[in-house]
Amino acid sequence: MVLYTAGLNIIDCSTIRQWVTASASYKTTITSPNYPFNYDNNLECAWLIEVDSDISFHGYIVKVTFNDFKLELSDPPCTNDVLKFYDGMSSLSGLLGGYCDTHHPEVIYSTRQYLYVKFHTDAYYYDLTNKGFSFSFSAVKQEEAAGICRSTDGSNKVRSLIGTSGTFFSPNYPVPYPNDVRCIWTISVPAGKRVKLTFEDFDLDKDFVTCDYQTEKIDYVQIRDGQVSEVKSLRFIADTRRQGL
Ligand SMILES: [Ca+2]
Repeated sequence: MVLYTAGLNIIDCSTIRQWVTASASYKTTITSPNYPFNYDNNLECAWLIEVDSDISFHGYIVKVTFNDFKLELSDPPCTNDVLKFYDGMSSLSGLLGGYCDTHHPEVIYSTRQYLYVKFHTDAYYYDLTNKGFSFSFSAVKQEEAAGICRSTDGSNKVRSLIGTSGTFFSPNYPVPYPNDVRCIWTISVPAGKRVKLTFEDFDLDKDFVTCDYQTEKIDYVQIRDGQVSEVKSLRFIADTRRQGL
């Protein structure tokens, strides 16, 4: 069996959104203008990515992965040059994230068939630019994003993971997670099997005084042996040690 992928580079930059299609059978790549050479100042580029209409009503969403990423580092972060992702058809849709410097999420998923992407660079002719970005997108079944937690309002967001293996991570990983996040994952494996968790990376806020999990003032991961919050706690982790269970 031979696997292959076809790609298409879309290098035009237009303030009028360019409508591009996400396919389930191949990846498409978008790069910043001039990539891998430095992009220009004073850019406004917009792309609207839509799941292929043949499958858009079959539970497909847009998935983005990064190949390369280097934008100007500014202070405060991302106030000069920024790449933003919106969960819908325009910049009026919910903002999934805005990224700069070398920091970007592992993966970005839309929640429905549209993902709007906007690249902005600041206007000053003497300002810094950089090599820019290259990211690829495709259409995937929405079940693939079942473990994605977008909570930032302090309410519990419960995600159900079912199957024999999988991966999940904190919001925005490996970009630092936002404040006020409450993510709960319930993991179900086939009958007769047990769940094994392996942490591949672990880095939480270390500014805590005591490992008191009743307080809302610390960042922590708690692992429970069952389906509800009342069941036995197996492990409580609130520091940066790598843990295996
Ligand atoms: Ca700049």
